[in-house]
Amino acid sequence: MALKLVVTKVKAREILDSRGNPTVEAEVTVETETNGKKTTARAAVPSGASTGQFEAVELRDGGSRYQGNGVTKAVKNVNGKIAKELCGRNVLRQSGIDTRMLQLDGTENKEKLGANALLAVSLATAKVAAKALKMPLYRYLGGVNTDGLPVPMMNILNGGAHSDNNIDIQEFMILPLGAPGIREGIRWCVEVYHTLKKLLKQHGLSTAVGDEGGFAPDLANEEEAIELILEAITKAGYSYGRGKDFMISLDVAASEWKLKKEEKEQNNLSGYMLPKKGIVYSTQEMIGLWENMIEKYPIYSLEDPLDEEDWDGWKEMTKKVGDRVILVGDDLFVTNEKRLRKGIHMGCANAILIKPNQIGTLTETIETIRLAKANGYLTIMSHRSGETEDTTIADLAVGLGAELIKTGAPCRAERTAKYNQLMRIEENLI
Ligand code: 2PG
Ligand code: MG
Repeated sequence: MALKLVVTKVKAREILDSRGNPTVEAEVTVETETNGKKTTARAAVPSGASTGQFEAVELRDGGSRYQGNGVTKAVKNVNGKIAKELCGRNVLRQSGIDTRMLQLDGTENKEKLGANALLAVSLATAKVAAKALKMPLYRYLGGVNTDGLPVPMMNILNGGAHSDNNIDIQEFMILPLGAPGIREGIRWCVEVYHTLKKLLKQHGLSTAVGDEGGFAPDLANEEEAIELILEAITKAGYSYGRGKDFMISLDVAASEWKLKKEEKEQNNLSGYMLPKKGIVYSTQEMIGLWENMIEKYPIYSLEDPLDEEDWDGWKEMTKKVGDRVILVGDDLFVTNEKRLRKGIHMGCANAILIKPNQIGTLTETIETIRLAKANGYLTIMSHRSGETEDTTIADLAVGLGAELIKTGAPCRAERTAKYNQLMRIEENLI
């Protein structure tokens, strides 16, 4: 007889994320059919600031409570419709549970029940199954294929929508590609992070941090940010470049740079404008800008170097530089199988950022990762700029075999919680 872990209770509540905004947390309780033993696990949903236009809908209440950001409607959907539907079902059938929730929602973008409602339950379902089976979540998800850990991409300098400084590129990350394991890699990054702090102080620059824990000083330009990071790597005693200790990655988040329709019409322009500096670029000029950057600096990857709708620009850029640099689609793909399929077909990007809350269920996240891997795209598991103490993405990265993970600076507990979990997992895998 097949084992059954039957749902007896599904309960959600409104909690706070790291920016002080409400978010959804859900608990799923199961009963082991053979002995009646009860097990409960919970999961919380993160939230973005530079959200892609094509992400699944995060249901917010509107009105004046929490300035419109309350999630009581999403919570109600979990405690009502979803709970009613899932009670009695077997959590070992993750895809069955996710499919049922998708049917219940019935919309393409999950606007009826909210992707935040769906994801909280979907992740809690996997977590409670693993817990009842007395397995770590990464092992439950990855089975015998679980063997590697992702390389961390630590975001140590913040700009864009994640900070109030004058820097337009959103994230400046360091990758300890030469490190022998994740514990060592994290240590290397932390040493560079602290060295960068000292350097900023020496230059009389701010060491206040942005939403993801990276420093957020005002600087002359983006190149100064890169130069400071490279100096910090050297001063901390490490090398950089291909085949060396470190390389760097940028998340441009260029969908935030897209000119608004009115701006385009008024100024007869097409393309992009750096929101903080006000400089205007065409797609061709943007591609040229990135080509120069790749030439000049040890850049491993560029995330969203172009807008989420600039498919032709992405195609051209991938053709031009895709053999030299990893091009990551975040807002471009929004963890959505359909959009990834289009990108594969057109030859856009060669890597995908994976954010479960962009799509709404674990099953869809797994399907997108499968498609990416089958087509040679690298997969990067990612946090959101608004996070919680939930560390599920660390387990997802290992269990689903993501080559890389993006989870902020080694600062702010919602970020370090994920790094700490990765170090625990490494201990168990050795
Ligand atoms: C990104 C993310 C996470 P946000 O753009 O990659 O770093 O930011 O969650 O604000 O979309
Ligand atoms: Mg991004």
